Amino acid sequence: MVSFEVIEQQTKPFDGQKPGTSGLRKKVKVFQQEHYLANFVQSSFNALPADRVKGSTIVVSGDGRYYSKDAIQIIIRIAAANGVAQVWVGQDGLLSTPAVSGIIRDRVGSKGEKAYGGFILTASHNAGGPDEDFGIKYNTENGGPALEALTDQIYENTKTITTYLIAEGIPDIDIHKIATSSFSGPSGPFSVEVFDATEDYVKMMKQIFDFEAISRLLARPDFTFCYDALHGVAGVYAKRIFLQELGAQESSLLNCTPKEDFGGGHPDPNLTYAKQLVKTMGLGSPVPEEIPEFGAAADGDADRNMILGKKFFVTPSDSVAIIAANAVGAIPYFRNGLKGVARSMPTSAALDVVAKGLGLRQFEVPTGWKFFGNLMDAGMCSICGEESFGTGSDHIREKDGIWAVLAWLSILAYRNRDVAADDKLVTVEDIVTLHWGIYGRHYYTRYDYENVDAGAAKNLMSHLVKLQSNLTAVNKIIKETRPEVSGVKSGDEFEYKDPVDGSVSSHQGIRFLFKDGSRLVFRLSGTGSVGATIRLYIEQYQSDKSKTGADASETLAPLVDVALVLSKMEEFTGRSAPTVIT
Ligand code: VG1
Ligand code: CO
Repeated sequence: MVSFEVIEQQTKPFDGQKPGTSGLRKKVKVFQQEHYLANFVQSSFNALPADRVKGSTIVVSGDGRYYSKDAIQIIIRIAAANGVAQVWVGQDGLLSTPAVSGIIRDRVGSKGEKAYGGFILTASHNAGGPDEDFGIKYNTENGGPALEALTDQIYENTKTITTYLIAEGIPDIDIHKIATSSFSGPSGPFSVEVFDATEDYVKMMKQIFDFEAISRLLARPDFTFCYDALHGVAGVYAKRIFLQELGAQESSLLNCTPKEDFGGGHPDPNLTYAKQLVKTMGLGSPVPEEIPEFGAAADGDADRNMILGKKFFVTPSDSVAIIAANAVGAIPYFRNGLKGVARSMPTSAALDVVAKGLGLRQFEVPTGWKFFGNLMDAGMCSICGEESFGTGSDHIREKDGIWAVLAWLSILAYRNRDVAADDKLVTVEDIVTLHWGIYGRHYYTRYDYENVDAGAAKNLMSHLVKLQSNLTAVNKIIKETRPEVSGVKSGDEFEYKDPVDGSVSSHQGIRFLFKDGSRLVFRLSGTGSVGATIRLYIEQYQSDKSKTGADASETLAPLVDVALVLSKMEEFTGRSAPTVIT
């Protein structure tokens, strides 16, 4: 057996290794600096209890973006040197974010061991390649992203780090081959197990959903399907699940081969970046002659999803509400009812209306999946979602892109279970329209101003906070801008007190709440790698069932005007239009 030694490597702190909404994300070039990644990984180990790290099993993998392969080898050596007994790596270093969460929670090793945590190597929906983004985040024993107390400690450690431990004598592991490599180090044996990336995840999905019912739907001649992985890691799972398990046609899959640079695009499943799918589904031009009944896409690490019907876009806020409303009948995992539902603050209140209708507990948390974890661990929440194309449930502690697609396919299968082959199929659009008919519609849009000057963004936010102390002035501006818009009844900076552990998260976005239930929310993104991104969320509720079929951008235009005037968007940022509208 190959043996290794532990070296104590001298290093100096790097500025700005503060994990954001979902881990540390920087340009690849930044991560490639000598010691940069090692500092962060050692700082993470230093933030964990040493007695738990010793002898533990740690998962390391990600969405396969550029620099992942190098990063995996570095992390393996640092883990070994810190006394970790075993590292689990998905084949080719690929594991989707939801798969890692499931593996940490459920996978049992050959000696009965379970994982203590994992490093997920992804910058999610950010572009990849030598000049683009890399990212890393640590997930804890419950399978969820590290909570703020831990990420704050990691950050503190990065500011004072002087040395890190690294194993010398461990050769590069062949992560393409499914095999276990064993070594012996000063504190005992160490091994790296490379395993099939999909097996555990597929097993989990089969326990949650009725695969036979979904296969029957996919086999219907009047049902057609299309899935776009945008060259992210979802492709690996899509091939296995949609083709092998559910019998979809190979031609249904777009961009399902993972690439280090995502084929040069943004692996972000929205109407702007998922261009090919959007066109295929008849939402672009020219409109194709034949359009699939159902389309979906994922982001780089496969935790996000976009759901489309024929020429029809389902907003993520509606999607989670509709899944919650249909879950008990359509998805076996929820057969015994839902424990509660939750959404992030900027997500529309469509889910609240469902919760009220079904008599369910409902929670509003800050942006970022980590906030759902405590609720789920405490058995208070079954289904949750974010407006940013994130949907999921308590089967794991991350959002889950493939799960969301299977949830929609389950709902479609359920609604069509008694529809004969020659009768009209119940479509995605039918399901959404019927939902609005029962619960009303939350017209919703999000404007992103990407890569704005960081100082300008900060000034805009402080301007808005100041404005909130004078609602009379706010309402005067509204009257002058768009008299048809209702007045503001309150404004605040969102603060969340976790009902489980009592921890408080402040400054989670600026809200203007209108008398008619409309909302404007402003926040700064915590996932970008350069400059600042301002997000503006716009929502208006229409309870009149006869008025739910209007065009969203027309309906929201007056509120948008008000938002731009109140925030002095152009004055502060020099931008007359957003980079992305969803
Ligand atoms: C964005 C989204 C947020 C999501 C986060 C991570 O954060 O708004 O809802 O949880 O990305 O998603 P921000 O701080 O940029 O608004 V992913 O798919 O990057 O792990
Ligand atoms: Co993601």
